[in-house]
Amino acid sequence: STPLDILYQAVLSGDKDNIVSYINEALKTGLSPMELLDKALIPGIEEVGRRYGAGIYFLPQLMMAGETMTKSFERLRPELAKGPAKKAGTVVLATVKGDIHDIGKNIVSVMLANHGFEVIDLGKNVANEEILRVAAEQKANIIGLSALMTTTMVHMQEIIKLVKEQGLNCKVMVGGAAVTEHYAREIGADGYAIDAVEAVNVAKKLAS
Ligand code: B1M
Repeated sequence: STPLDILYQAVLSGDKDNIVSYINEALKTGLSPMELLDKALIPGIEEVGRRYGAGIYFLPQLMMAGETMTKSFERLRPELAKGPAKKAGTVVLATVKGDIHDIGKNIVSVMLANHGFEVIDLGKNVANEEILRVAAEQKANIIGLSALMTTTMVHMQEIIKLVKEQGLNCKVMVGGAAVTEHYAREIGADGYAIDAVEAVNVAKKLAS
């Protein structure tokens, strides 16, 4: 099997002990870090989600796969981070309150930083007030919000409302598996992106 197949399978089986050496092998063949993410690791974790949703996988498998993804990303992060050329703007980024899914948010974070944005990454499970406070303090151009669950994405709407109420001069961009373009429009977000590459394009538009 190909290096990409091996990585895909390793995510499915939650092989967190071997994933880093598989990644090292894959990188040696000349595959780029982004290719590993887009063609093996992300499809793998999406399949895990599908199996979990279908009752084929249970919580322990979901957790093992999540840890395997996090380890992969930690290994790839320095390869992805190349150092910004110029300041494209400041983004305050967070996974919303009640939501601890941060794999996708971390990918978005490194991609934005890679394209010249100063990213203030507040992490996961971040309270609305904290996001607003930091955005105001840092005079952020953009608040970037990630949500993976239908139960947590509601905080995005609350934050957009608070931005307006407080008169913050700041655009709000949203994403994460639970969020659709339609939902983003409905809650009055300034931007939506389906993946990390698109997130960079949208952020550039919003900051200009
Ligand atoms: Co959970 N989980 N999980 N989980 N998990 C989902 C989200 C779920 C869809 C699985 C399912 O049922 N099929 C489901 C939510 C159902 C729903 O609400 N619709 C779910 C559930 C139910 C849960 C728990 C409640 C399970 C439980 O405990 N019973 C629990 C919740 C904990 C909590 O948050 N309070 C839970 C826990 C976990 C783990 C901790 C085990 C682990 C997360 C580990 C971690 O993140 N450190 C985990 C995982 C891994 C998943 C799935 C399988 C994969 C998520 C992921 O990392 N995807 C997920 C299934 C799925 O999403 N289909 C699932 C890969 C990642 C690269 O994609 O994050 O979408 P994503 O990011 C993309 C884009 O969306 C976009 O760019 C990224 C790169 O392309 N993007 C943005 C993301 N943020 C953006 C922001 C932007 C722009 C673009 O602008 C600012």
